[in-house]
Amino acid sequence: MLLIKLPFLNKKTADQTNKQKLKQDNLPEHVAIIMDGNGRWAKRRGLPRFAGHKQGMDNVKNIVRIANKNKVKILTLYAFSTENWKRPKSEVDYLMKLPMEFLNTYLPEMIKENVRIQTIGDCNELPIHTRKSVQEAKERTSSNNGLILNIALNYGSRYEIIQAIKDVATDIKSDNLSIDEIDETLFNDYLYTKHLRDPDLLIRTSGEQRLSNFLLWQSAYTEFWFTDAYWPDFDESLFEKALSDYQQRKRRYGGI
Ligand code: V07
Repeated sequence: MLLIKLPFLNKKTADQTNKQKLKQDNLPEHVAIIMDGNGRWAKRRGLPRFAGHKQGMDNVKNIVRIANKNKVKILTLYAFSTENWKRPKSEVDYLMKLPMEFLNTYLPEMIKENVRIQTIGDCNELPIHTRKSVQEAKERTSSNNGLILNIALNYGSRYEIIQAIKDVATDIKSDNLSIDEIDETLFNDYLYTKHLRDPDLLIRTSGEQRLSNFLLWQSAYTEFWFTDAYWPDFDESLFEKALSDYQQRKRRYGGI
């Protein structure tokens, strides 16, 4: 029999793919995102890096709305890593203005959408204006019970683990804990993420395929999804593609 491939007959157009409604089963409850490629997005357009960061900040709002629409319960975003302090001072200064800028612009909307803002990372190292506006946003949304928008600010996974070890050691030394009690569940309680389930899905934009010191302990069984799209271009159709790809995967957690 002669088989002729007619790809246009069974391939969905981009439009059909985008508009297809996601099935409601097997959606990830906790999605974590490494929002990479803001600088490259700007460079492509002949714009300064800060313009990419600003565009990336505006995209955070879009992605929160789409996560909420798809009943994601926790959205963890890697906004600033412990390594990002090594960038030029002018860029660090600009990045540190973004939490305040984001909250000045979007906090009323976040409140209206029942979003609860939380953070992971060491906030004590942040400039006072950044810390204050984030603290205020956390307080003003603390009784919301919709999506948890969990921002990783001055976050590094190895630092988090070392701090946890120090706290465990302190508790042992002060006789509040015995070595026999240490197990994975107990260790979890010493991490920034103690109140959160592990991420089900981790997305990284902009073509890099590494964890870069993000949620090392917590992503032991997480599904990874990568795209070449720069963060400012990561839109509803790409996000929903990530969600529907996740729905197809079989998670085994080391079993069969
Ligand atoms: C930052 C924009 C997104 C791309 C990645 C780097 C730059 C939103 C926030 C933010 C922070 C606190 C908060 C709500 C939103 C943010 C930083 C950088 C440091 F409560 N975007 N964004 N913070 N970028």
